[in-house]
This record gives sequence, C-alpha cells and structure tokens, in this order.
Amino acid sequence: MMWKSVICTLSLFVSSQLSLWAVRVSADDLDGEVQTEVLFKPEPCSPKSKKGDLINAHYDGYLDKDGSQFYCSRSDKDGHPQWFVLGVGQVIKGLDVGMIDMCPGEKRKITIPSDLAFGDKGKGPVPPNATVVFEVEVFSVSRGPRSMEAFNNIDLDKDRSLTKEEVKAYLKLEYESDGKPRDDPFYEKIAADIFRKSDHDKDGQISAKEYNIYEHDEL
Ligand SMILES: *[C@@H]1O[C@H](CO)[C@@H](O)[C@H](O)[C@H]1NC(C)=O
Ligand SMILES: [Ca+2]
Ligand SMILES: [Ca+2]
Repeated sequence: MMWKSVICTLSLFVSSQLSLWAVRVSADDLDGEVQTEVLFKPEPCSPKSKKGDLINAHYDGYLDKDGSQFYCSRSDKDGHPQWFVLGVGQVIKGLDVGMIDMCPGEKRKITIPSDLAFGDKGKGPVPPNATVVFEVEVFSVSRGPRSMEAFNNIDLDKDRSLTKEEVKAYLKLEYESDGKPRDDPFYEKIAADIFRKSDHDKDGQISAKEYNIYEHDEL
C-alpha cells in the first residue's frame, strides 16, 4: 500500500503556475510520435477538445516496458479528476498532443515516447528514456480560462491593456483566495515570466490581442 500511495503522488503537471498563464508550446509538429488509440467514443462526440480548452480528465499512467502503473488520478487527490488547459504545456507534451479532439466521455490509450514524456532523466518512478502509456478519460471540455471576461477582471483601469501592476494584483488575489499568499518577489517573478511570454511587442503592456490565444491560433 505504501508503494502505491508513493507512486501516485507523481505530478503530471510540469508547472505550478496558474493555469491562466500557461506557456504555449508548439507541440503541433511532434504529432507523429504520439500514438493514440480510441477505447471509447460516445455518440455524438461533442464538443471536441482543442488547444486552449479547459479539460477535466482522469488518467492512469503505465510504463510501456512492463505495464507497471506509476500514475493514477483516480486514487490520487481523493479521486478527483484533474483540471488543465490543453495544448499549452501544463501537462507533458505527449498528452497535449494526444488529447486533441477528445469529447466528454471519450477514453483513449496514448503511448508517448520519452522525449515527449519524462525525458532522459525520468521522474520519480519513471526511469530515464521510458516510453509511457496513459489511459485517459475526459469528463469535460470547455473553453479555456483565457477569456475576455478574465481579461476584463485583470484590467482594473479598463484601458484594454494589462500592466505588470495589474497582473501582479491579480496574481496576488488568486493566490490569496487559494489560501496560499506569497511574497512580492514571488509575484514579481511570475509577472516577469508572463510578460516575457505574452508581451510579444515588448511595450510593457499585454494587449487584449496578445492575451487572447484564440486570436493567434488557427483553431
Ligand atoms: C537515455 O537516452 C540518452 C539519449 O539517447 C542517452 O544518452 C542516455 O544514456 C540514456 N539513458 C539511459 C539511462 O539509458
Ligand atoms: Ca489596464
Ligand atoms: Ca504588448
């Protein structure tokens, strides 16, 4: 039992940053290396997941070489399915790629080479260079958190542009409402990271267009 509870604490999440500000990765061109097998597909199958969508799903993760289980979201976190934004680097790349076009109720087996999973170092119970297999079940698919509603909440002075101060104020509120207040250097660091990734024209403001990933992506 000890072993099981230990192996299930491995986080699939590559970053503890707020989902709103997830980094986008260009996983598109890696498509061919991930194998997906549909285990169950509801009829009708809608809506289908796309990059930027907020997904709620269960996963079980296994090592390809011997089928041993290293991740189980059903027994982890009191069995609550996990929330994440698809296609933006919050989960390992192989899942970002392999979970595109899934609808609620759909189940897939996704086989992921190590370079799109835990790499040549491995992680926790996953050894270096391990191919992993996830059995995924999607519960809900909804439009991601980068909505204009969220933008308007952050944009305190309503000038349709976000300053670093506005972003920091927002982060502070979010962390406090989560019961995890942090110090100012922490918010400063995240805000800097956000600006590095989102302030494409480097004018020190994040415009609505820079914020809204839907305006950048052909979806
Ligand atoms: C993992 O793969 C890398 C690159 O192919 C290789 O250099 C390394 O030795 C491998 N590690 C193990 C433990 O097999
Ligand atoms: Ca503003
Ligand atoms: Ca800008």
